[in-house]
Amino acid sequence: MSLIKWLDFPSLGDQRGSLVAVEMGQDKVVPFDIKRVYYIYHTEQGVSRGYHAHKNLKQVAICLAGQCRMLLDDGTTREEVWLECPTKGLLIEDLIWREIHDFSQDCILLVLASEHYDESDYIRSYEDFLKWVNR
Ligand code: T46
Repeated sequence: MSLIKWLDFPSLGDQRGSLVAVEMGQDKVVPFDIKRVYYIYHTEQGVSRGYHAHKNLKQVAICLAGQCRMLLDDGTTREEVWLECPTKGLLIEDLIWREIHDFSQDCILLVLASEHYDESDYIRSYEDFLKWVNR
């Protein structure tokens, strides 16, 4: 089964432009209650981010502007995808190693998270990650 799971957010566009609404409990697009929202922007050219997995955290990443390349790895399979569409969210489940590369200068990456920030939830060594997923 592919690690790449896209969620489609309906665009409520009209002649003025586009609008996407994400509302907890109202739509079934995001498969968890959103406890935290953060966004990544002004990433320096050539800089990559991530290089970790989470023990208990689901996230949806939506690229609001520009583009970036996300690598997902479950310990067995590695898949890469470009994020570049504000109506498409990439669902990232627990225990998935992620790296984010090739941020465009104008990239704004919005992330919806199922839990509050907790540094102890991070697995920041790939070796430890493989132990967590029993590889
Ligand atoms: C992920 C990718 C896509 C906080 O204080 N609160 C927060 O909610 C977050 C996400 C970060 N921080 C602090 C922790 C660090 O001092 O912000 C700093 C940068 O965070 P980090 O190095 O973890 O950033 P990324 O881009 O490597 O990873 C982030 C998320 O942490 C991670 O969950 O999946 O974006």
